[in-house]
Amino acid sequence: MKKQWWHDKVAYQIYPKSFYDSNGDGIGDLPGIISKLDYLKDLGVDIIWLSPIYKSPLADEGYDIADYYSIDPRFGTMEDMERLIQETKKRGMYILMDLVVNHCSDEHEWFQKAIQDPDGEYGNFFYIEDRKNDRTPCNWRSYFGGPVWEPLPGHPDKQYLHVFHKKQPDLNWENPKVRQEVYKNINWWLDKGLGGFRIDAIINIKKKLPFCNYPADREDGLSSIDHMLAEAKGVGEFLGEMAKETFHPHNAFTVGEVFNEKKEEIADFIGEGGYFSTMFDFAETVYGKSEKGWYDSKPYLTPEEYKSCIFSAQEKIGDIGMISNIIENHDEPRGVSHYILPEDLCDASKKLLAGVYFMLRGLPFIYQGQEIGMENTVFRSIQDVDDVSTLDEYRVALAAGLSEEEALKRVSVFSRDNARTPMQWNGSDHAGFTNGTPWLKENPNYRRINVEAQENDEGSVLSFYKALIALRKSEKYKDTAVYGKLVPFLEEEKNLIGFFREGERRLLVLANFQKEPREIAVPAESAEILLNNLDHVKIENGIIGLDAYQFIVGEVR
Ligand code: TEU
Ligand code: CA
Repeated sequence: MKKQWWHDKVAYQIYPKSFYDSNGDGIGDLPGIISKLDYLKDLGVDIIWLSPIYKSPLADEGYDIADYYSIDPRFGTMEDMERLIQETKKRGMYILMDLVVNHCSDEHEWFQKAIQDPDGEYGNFFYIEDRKNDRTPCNWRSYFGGPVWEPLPGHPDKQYLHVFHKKQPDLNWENPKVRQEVYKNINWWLDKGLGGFRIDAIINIKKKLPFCNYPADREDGLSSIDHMLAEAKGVGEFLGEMAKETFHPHNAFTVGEVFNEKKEEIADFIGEGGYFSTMFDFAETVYGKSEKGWYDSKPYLTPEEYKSCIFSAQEKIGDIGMISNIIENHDEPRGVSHYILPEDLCDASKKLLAGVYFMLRGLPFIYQGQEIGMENTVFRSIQDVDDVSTLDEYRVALAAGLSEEEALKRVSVFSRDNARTPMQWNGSDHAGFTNGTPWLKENPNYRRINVEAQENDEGSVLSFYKALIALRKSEKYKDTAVYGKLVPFLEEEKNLIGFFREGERRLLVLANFQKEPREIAVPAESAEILLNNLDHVKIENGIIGLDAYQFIVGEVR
């Protein structure tokens, strides 16, 4: 694989609204991020992905953009943004913005002009269809529930498409004027010094046309978008054009949020000269999800299920390109609350999970708070919930006959709000996130789990993340950690996640993903322990003893 500047880097996702509030209005902001750059540098972060901070009504927390050329005043000013870019450059770090171009906000001027004249130039920036007797062109279900068609304001005889929230009208990518406007904005931001973009929901930009129905998969008579996406052809034309017009000339780093990629497309997506530099592995993220909704989905993965997901993703990508690995993001529950059974949640198991995903082949992304082992929060009632997706899933659960209590319990384990509670900096009020009232209640465990309580504790989760990053970046092992072939080891051993990383050197990763101890015959003449999530390890006569949730990385010869 051709080496790229970003291959040996570590990335970190900031959800600006919840990261650090510098002016006491309860909303995280750009000056707050700037004040924490040294914390991120000390952690070992190179690339920072900011969730959207453009002008927005925040119907979908900023993923509904009303002006692609401006910063929303809640987060700061364009000067703050330019200062952030400079300050990260000074520290040898890179900033990625979130490119959200499958849709814009209904408050964007393009949509406002389309409302004024649906048959004019801007009408064709969207999918606007005639509407008679409330009939819709297709029965697709929005990701946030309900039909994807909404009457066009002021025009009851017309309707527009929104695969997400009704305040997020889909942009019509079949229209070359839309594509040129998008490319112009990308280049404008790259010329400002961005390192690149995370590319939002991008697989949705190519619809299978003409609009048609798919078999209803729920009582509501609607059909998941996935059925249409499985048949949509030609997204590559748009992505290839975008890359050629913007990313490639700037040598920009791009990470695609791609859920429904077809296996034969992977090389086009992230192979050499591909549309994107990399894309996220979502195999374990989507595992166990039911078409019926969150209420019917698996709240936790077993170690065996997690293992099969990560190994299958590694095998699928192979040497085609460099995948990006996560355990959580702003759309998902906290990883330690999803991949570790509640009764086994402890520092050792949190570090084990960190070690496993970090030592996989690929670029590791850390989501804010993950490095201190932040966990899912507590919802006392549905009134505690902000997330539009969770509110929809709650309604789906009630419609399926669950009680309010059971519905809340079933959907809250998946709620995106779990990842959006304020970053926990210390044990003072509101976790040191704000000296005002936070826009979303902090997790009640912040006095126990926070940066200040961990930063000087060598045995903390935070210190373990620093040790993982240091190992990945060390002169001696980085080539193996970044490019080494991943070879599963004792894959059939239940609750053991073991694999070699074979490059300049040979590393063995062993994770005893269970309470019960176990013994493993060391498959080599010698083993030097490089990383251990516990303060002890037994190695005698070629046998290694692993305690409950023990994780080790060893150099084997
Ligand atoms: O997510 C795309 C997406 O498919 C997921 O949002 C998923 O469908 C959703 O989270 C269900 O809960 C991206 C962003 O990451 C997400 O935050 C936005 O809501 C969405 O696009 C629309 O921009
Ligand atoms: Ca603020």
